[in-house]
Amino acid sequence: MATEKCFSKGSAAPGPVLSGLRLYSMRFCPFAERTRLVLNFKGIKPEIININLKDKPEWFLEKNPLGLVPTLETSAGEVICESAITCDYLEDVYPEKKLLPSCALGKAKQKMMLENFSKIVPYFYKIAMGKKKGEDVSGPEAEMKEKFSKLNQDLVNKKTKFFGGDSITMIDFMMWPWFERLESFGLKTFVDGTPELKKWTELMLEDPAVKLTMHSVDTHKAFNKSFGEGKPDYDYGL
Ligand SMILES: N[C@@H](CCC(=O)N[C@@H](CS)C(=O)NCC(=O)O)C(=O)O
Repeated sequence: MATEKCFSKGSAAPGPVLSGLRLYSMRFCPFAERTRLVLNFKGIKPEIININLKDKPEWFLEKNPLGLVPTLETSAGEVICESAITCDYLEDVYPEKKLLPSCALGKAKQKMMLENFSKIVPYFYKIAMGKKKGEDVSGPEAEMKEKFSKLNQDLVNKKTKFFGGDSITMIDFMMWPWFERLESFGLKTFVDGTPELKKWTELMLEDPAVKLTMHSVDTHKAFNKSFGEGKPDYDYGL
């Protein structure tokens, strides 16, 4: 693809997938970032087509009627969606650089951590959006602090740098996109009382795949502002 600019309704459908793999994405979507992190970690360079999620191309809805990114498409025309499923698929198809343990118990532990984190994700939005609207968010804030403290304790108990051991595994990439956005969401102080979790965010920032994939705080802030005004600038910075 010559352009990263997003494709909207009325745009011409891209041809068949010639490069082996295509990712339908949106540059600021934290779920699609999970897939991009795994791709970058594994050194896979698919064709990337960014989608205007406010004005989706008809051909994208034909491929994935749910209209969600991330969506992968193979050269056989098979479509895979849901961020965690796309990442597991990539792990199976490109096993050279592993992100998941090979034993069943290790895999189950990763899934349990992901299930737990999925319940934390809504709090990031509830608090950030509630604050913006001037709502009282003290309740969700207290709950989020409690959840962060449990994540911190998990690292303390395991005595490891990352959630799956002393090197990055899948769960770290599944969680990272929301921590990358902490500051742009006005939630940076939430890791002040959780030193191990804070250290984890610092270590994540040093990871080459994270560096390659992430946006700066200012870029996130600019996108969030456009999103909050109801006119998401999917092409911000291009
Ligand atoms: N559960 C999905 C959530 C993906 C998701 O919500 N993606 C958003 C962008 S961040 C999307 O595609 N929104 C379009 C829509 O809701 O119509 C996953 O894990 O992939």
